[in-house]
Amino acid sequence: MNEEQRSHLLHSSSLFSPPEGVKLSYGTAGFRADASILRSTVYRVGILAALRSFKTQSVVGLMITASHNKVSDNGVKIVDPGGGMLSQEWEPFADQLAIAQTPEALLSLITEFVEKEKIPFDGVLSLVLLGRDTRPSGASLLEAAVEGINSIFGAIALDLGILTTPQLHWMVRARNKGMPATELAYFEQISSSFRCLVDLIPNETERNKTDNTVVVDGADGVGGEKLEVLKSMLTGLVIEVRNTGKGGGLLNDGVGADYVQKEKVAPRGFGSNDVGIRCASLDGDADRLVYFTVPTNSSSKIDLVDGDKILSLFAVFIKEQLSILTKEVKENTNNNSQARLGVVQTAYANGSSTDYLKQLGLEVIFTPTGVKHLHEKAAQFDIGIYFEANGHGTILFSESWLSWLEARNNELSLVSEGSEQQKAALRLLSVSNLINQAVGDALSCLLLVEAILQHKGWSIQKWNELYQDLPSRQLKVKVVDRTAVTTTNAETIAVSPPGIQEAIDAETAKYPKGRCFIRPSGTEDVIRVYAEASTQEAADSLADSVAKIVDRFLGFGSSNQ
Ligand code: NG1
Ligand code: ZN
Repeated sequence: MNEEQRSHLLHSSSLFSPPEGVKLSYGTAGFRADASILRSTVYRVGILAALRSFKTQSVVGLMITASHNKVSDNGVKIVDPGGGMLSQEWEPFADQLAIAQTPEALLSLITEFVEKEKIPFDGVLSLVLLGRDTRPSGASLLEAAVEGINSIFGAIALDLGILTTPQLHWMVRARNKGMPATELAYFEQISSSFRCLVDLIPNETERNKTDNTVVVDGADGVGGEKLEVLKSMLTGLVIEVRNTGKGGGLLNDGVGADYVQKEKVAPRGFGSNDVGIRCASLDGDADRLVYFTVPTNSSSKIDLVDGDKILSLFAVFIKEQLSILTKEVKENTNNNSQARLGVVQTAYANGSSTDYLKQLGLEVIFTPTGVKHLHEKAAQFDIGIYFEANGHGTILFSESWLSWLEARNNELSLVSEGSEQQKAALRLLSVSNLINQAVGDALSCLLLVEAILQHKGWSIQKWNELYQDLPSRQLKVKVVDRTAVTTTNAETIAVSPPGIQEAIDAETAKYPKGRCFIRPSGTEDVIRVYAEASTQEAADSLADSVAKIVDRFLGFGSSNQ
C-alpha cells in the first residue's frame, strides 16, 4: 500500500473510534450487537469487504442485519463471491480489525494482512454490493460501511437498498456468474420456476383437496414487504401477508420465525379465527421459514411445522423424483446416474426427524450450529439438503450433477417428450432454479413447500404427520463469560468447564428418551440449553435442571429464559 493510501486510511479511520471496553467477535452470523455501538465495526467490515473483493478479484456483498434479534440490535456480515458466508480463514482477521484501538493499530494490522495475503490492488476490480434490512439504524450503519469501502482506493460500493439477506447472497452469486443480478431477475427466476413445478403437477392429484391459500407472518420486517411484490407475480397460489411492518408493528416483537419456533405460540395478528389454516412465519431478514397451524383446542400453543419437517418434505419429494428418473436410466442405459443425496442437520434437529430421514434411507450428517458449517457439508453431495430446526436451510445441487441432468433432460425430450421420466427431470431442474443455491431463503423455500404440497395434494396436517416430534425445550442462560463453555462432537458434548458434561449426563439419564446439550450462542451473550424427552413436562424439567447446572458452574446466580 502506498503512502497516499496509508494516510487516507489513517484519516478516514480516525472518524470511527471503537467503543471502549467492548470486544465483538465475528460469530455464527457476522458481528451483532446493540446498534448504537456498531458504527466503527461496520466501517471496518467495509474495509474488510473491499480487501476480500480485491483478493478474490470478484464481487462480494455486505449485509446489514440482525436477523431475528430485537429491533435495537443490528449486525454486519460479508457475502463471499460464491454467495456463501465469508471464508472462515478470514474471520480471525475480522475479529482483530474490530478491536484495534487506534487508527495506527488498525493501519498496521491492515498493512500486515495485505502483505501476508498478497492482496493485489493494481488493475483489479473491487466491487462490494450492499444491502440492509428495515431496521431504523440500517441507513446510518450503511453509510459507515460505504466509508470503510471508500477508504481503500479503487474499491467501489454499490448500495442496493433494502433487501432480504438471501436476495443479497443470490445477487452476489449471480453477478459473479455473469447472470442477471437485479431484484427483478430474482423475483422472475423464483416465480417462473414455481410456475413450472405447478404446471408439472400430475393430473391425478386431487388439486382441489389442497387449499391454495397460505397466510404468512412477515415479522414486521423486510420479508413481508418483498413477499407483497412476489405474490403479485404468482398464479396458482394465494398469499395473505400479515405483519408487513406497515401497520406500525415492531420488528420481531411477538412475531417472526424465531419467536414462533422457540416459544411455540402464534405470532401477533394470528388467533382463533385462523384455526386449521396453513400459516407460515418468516424471520426479520427472511432467511428462515417455519409453518404452523392454530389448533382447535383453547391452548395458546400452536402445532409447529419446523425446519426439520420442511427438510423432510423436500427430501421425500426429491427422492421420489430421483427414483422416477433413475429407474428409467438403469433400465435403458449403462449410464450410472445414481445421484448422491444427503441431508445435513445440527444437534437442534428433533430426534424424530433424524430417525425419519434415516428410515428413508438417506445419509444424515451433523455439523455445529451456523449455516456456514451446514452449507459446506451439503455441498459435498450431488444433492445436499440442509436445514436448521429454526427454519434456515436450502438444497444444493452440484454443478456436475446439474450438467448431467440438463443433458439427460435434452435426451429425454428427443426420445420421450412428456414422459414421466422427463417430467421428473424437469421438476428437479425447476427445484434447482427455485431454491436459492447461495443460502437458505424463506421466500424461495415457501414457494417450494407450496408447490410440493400442491403436487402431492397434501394439507399441512398431512405433511405434519410425516413423523411426530419429540417434545423439546430451549432456554437461554446469562453467564459471566460464555466463552468458558467449549464443545465437541457437533456441539453435543461440553468439554469445558470441567465436570459440567458429567453433571448434564447424570441429569439426562433420569429421563426416558432424554437428550440435552449446551453451547455458547454465537449471536447473543448467552449459553443455550436444548432438551428433548418423551413428554413436554419432562423436556421442560430437564431443560430447567440443566439451566441450573449452567448457572451453578458459570452464572451470576440466576437463570432466565
Ligand atoms: P446462535 O445464537 O449461535 O445459537 C442463532 C441460531 C443459529 C443461526 C444463527 C444465525 C438457534 C439455536 N441458533 O445462532 O441456528 O440461525 O442464529 O442467525 O436457533
Ligand atoms: Zn435471519
